[in-house]
Amino acid sequence: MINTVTLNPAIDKVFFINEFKRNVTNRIQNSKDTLGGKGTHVSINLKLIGKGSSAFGVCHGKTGKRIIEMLSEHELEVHFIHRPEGNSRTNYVIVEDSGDSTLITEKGMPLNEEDIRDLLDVMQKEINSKDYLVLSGDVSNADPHVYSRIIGELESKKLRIFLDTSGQALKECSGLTGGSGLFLIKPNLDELSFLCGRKLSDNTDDIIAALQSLSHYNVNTIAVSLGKKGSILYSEDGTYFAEPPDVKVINTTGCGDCFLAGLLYGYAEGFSIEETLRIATGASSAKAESLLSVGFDQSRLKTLAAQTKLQKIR
Ligand code: TA6
Repeated sequence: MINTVTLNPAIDKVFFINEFKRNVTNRIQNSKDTLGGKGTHVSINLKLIGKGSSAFGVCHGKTGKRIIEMLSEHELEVHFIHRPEGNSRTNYVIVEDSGDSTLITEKGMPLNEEDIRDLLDVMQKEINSKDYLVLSGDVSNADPHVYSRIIGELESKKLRIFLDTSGQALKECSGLTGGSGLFLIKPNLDELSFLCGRKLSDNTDDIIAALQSLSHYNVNTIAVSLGKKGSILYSEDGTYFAEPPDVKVINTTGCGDCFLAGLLYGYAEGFSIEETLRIATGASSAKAESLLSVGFDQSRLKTLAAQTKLQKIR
């Protein structure tokens, strides 16, 4: 079973604007509310690719109730803890005709010790050993060590952990020495630069040298997302470059969550790395073609996966 965790879930308010300009009035053409927060997105996209999952998290107030309702529409096992006080955050996605999209996020409700303890108790009960666990998204509303704490408390379950976060949390979890380490991290170029301690360019040789310098970390696979240029997957079994097909980009917000969902699908199904990367890249390309920050046209997945160009670098 695949389990996702979203500690700072949201409703995404997606605004469609011809062209966003600073210091003037921007008239919205259209707007739509959708579910936000990275773990929830992984669960929904995974379902569209073809696999169910359990979604864990903590949410608050009326917005939190709405988050649970929206999640429940997708045939997922929803194990969110709901607190009546406050409100979960609203994030704002500005989508322009050019396909550029800008994300503005709220801080979200702070999580206290009781919230984390209750969440961990549910996770201990519901998650089986050898399951997949996806820790994804912002944790600035919680103890900065919360991800490494979750990993530590569930260590005896020998989970395959996929981590998609940034900053100190990414560094700390990648450096954990107990257990079998992380199965996969998915940094973008800025996050990889932070891990390596130097500013990286998107030159493939530079990125590979940077990845080789991270061998002291306890991480099995590193999938570096390079936006529309594609991705590099680095593991003991080889290093691959995946170049996405040309698509008409409508909204790039959420492509990373879709890519991660595709990777999870491929690994959970026991596919080859090549096939896994094709599905992940096809799904994120299909997402870029769609209006909202989560979900995509399922009928595009096969075509775009087949059109993905793969190169084994080493
Ligand atoms: O990746 C897109 C997205 O999931 C948006 O829906 C938005 O709510 C945001 O990411 C949340 O990211 P964060 O890093 O703040 O948890």
